[in-house]
Amino acid sequence: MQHHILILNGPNLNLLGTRQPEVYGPTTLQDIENLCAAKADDLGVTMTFAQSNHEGALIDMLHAARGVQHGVILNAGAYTHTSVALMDAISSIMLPVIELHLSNIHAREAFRQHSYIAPVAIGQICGFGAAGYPLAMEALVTYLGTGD
Ligand code: CA2
Repeated sequence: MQHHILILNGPNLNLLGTRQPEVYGPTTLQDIENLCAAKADDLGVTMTFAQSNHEGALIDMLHAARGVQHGVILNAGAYTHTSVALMDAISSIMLPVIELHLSNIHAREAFRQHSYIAPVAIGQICGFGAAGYPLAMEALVTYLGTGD
């Protein structure tokens, strides 16, 4: 069975590579999408890659993933640390979600060290920059198994 994966990116991640490269690296979100597309080919999965700056739009995309996607990789950006609504959306869709961050949120400001996503995610990858995206894809595909 071919797996379908949603890779969802939250607020300000559209600015990647254009500002604060010392924190988030020089890679743009388009570069990351290209990296993920190549990894999807390697893994034999299909991928939908999306970004929104709007909490409700992210929630709508999570709801729409139900029955269409087999799993989700979510970099919720700053909503990670604030959004009970995103947490509830993840709980409601009954899909495996991997929480992803470019930076090591545990080594940053105290407010970034709490995640509303973590308790409802199957796991978390953070601190590896753009390389975390293909790592998360591998982890999700391993979690989903062959389905045979
Ligand atoms: O490390 C991550 O991936 C984060 O999810 C990135 C979020 C941050 O609020 C989270 O705590 C950790 C911020 C993304 C902002 O990206 C920018 C890119 C360029 C310039 C400014 C911000």
